[in-house]
Amino acid sequence: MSVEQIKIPDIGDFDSVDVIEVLVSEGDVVAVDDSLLTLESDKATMEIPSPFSGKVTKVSVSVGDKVSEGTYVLDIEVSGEAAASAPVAESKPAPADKTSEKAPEKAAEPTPAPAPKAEPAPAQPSPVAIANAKPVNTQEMGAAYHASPSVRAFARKLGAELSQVSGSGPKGRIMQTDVEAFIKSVMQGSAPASAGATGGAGIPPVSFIDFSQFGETETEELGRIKKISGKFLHTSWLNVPHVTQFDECDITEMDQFRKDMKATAEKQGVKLTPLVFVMKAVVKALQDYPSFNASLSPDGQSIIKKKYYNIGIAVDTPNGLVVPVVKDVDKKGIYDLSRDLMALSAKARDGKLSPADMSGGCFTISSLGGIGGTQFTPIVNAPEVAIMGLSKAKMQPVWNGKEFEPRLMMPFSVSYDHRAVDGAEGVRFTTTVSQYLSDLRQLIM
Ligand code: CAO
Repeated sequence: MSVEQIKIPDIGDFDSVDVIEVLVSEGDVVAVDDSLLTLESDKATMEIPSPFSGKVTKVSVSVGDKVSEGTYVLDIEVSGEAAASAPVAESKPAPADKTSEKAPEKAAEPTPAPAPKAEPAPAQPSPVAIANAKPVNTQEMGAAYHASPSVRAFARKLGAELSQVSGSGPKGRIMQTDVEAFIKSVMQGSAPASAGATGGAGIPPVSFIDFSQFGETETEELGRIKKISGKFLHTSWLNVPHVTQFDECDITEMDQFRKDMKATAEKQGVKLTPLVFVMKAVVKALQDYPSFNASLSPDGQSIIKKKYYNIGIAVDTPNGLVVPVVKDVDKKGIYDLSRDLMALSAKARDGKLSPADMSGGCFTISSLGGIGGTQFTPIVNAPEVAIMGLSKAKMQPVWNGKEFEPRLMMPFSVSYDHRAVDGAEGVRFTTTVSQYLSDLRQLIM
C-alpha cells in the first residue's frame, strides 16, 4: 500500500488553467485512466486521467482553482500489487502495420509486479483534449460527457450508454440520478435502449462469442488514444448522415513540378509530398464552397461558416490515430506548409501533441496515398462537416480525344454531412479540387 501524490502532467503550452470540474471525491475508487479533473483554457477543454488505480484519500483542488504542469492535486492510495503494476509507462509502440488503415495498436502493458513494495515510477498520462477551439458545451457538440468514476461504474453495471444520458449537474455533468432516470425511461419505452437510435427499434447489440472455442485467442486492452478516437468515430458515424463522393484527379504536371522542386525544397529543409499541394487546392475549393468549411449549430437549424482555414491531417502513429491541425493554410506557402506538416507529424509520432495542436480544425484530410489503396470512405471528423480521403496515385491510360495518354491519376474521396451539403454541391466541390490539382496555376488566380 502506498499513497501517490497526483500532479498535473504536461498540458502543452498552457499555464494557469481553470479547474472546471473535480470528478472525484475522497473515498472514491478509481481505475487507471478514469478522469479526475476537467481543465478549461481559452482554447481547449481537457480531462486529466488517473495514472493509478486505487482509492482517492485527499483532494486538494476545487472548482475555480488555477493549475499548471506540476501542481499537486490529490492523493491516491494504491494497493501493493496495483502500485507496482498500475503506472502505465507509455505503451510500447508496436510497429504500425503499414498495410492496414486501422493498424493494430499494442495496448499498454502493465509491468508485472516483482514485489509488492516496488516503487511505482511516476506515470505521466497525457491530458485528453475533449473539445476544440473556444470552450464549448461538449454535450451539445456530442463530443464528450462528464461523469464521476462512481457514476460511470454505476452506468456500466446497469448497461446504460452514458452518451445517451442527459446530465443535470454543473456543466452538464451526469449524476447518478440522471442514469436512474434514463434507465427508467428505457424501461417505460420512452428512450431508445442503445446508442444513436433515434426511433424505430434502436441498434441491436453485436452478440459476443467465446472465440476460444474455435482456437487460441489473446485479449489486449485498446490503448487510450484508440479508446478516445473510437468514441469520436462512433459518435460521428451514428450522428452524421454521411455521403461519400469518389473522384480522381490528374496530377501529372503537379507531380513533375514537385519532383523539379525537390532539390530546392531539400535546401530549405523540407520534403515535398503531394499532400501539401492538396491542402492548398482544398483551401481554394473551401473558399469557393463555404458550406464545406463549416459546422452545424447544436440544434441543427443553422450553419456556422468559418472564415479561417485550418486543416486537420490524420496521422498514423504507433499509439493510434491523431489529427493535428495545420493553421492558416490559406496564408502559407508550400514550403511553410511542408515544415508545419513535418513538425506536427513528428510531434504526433512522439506523442507530444498539445491540445492546442489538435484544436481549431475546419476540414480534415486523411492521406493513405503513401501506403496504397484505390478508394476509401473516411468518417467525417464531427463537428466538421467534411473530410477528404487521398489514395495512391497511379499511371493510367487516359483518352485525350484522339489517343490514350499515360497520366498520373490520384483517386480521392470526400465524405460529407448531408445535412450541411447537398449531393450536387458535393460533386462540384470534388470536381473543383480536381481541377485545381490538375492545373496548379489556378491556385494563384
Ligand atoms: N500517391 C502517390 N504517392 C504518394 C501519395 C499519393 N497520394 N501521397 C504520398 N505519396 C508518397 C510521397 O510522395 C512519399 O514518397 P517519396 O518519398 O517518394 O516522395 C511517400 O508516399 C510517403 O509519404 P508520407 O506518407 O511520408 O507523407 P505524406 O505527406 O503523404 O503524409 C502523413 C504525411 C502524416 C499524413 C502520413 O505519414 C500518414 O500518417 N498517413 C496515414 C494517415 C492515416 O492513418 N489515415 C487514416 C485515418 S482513418 O483511420
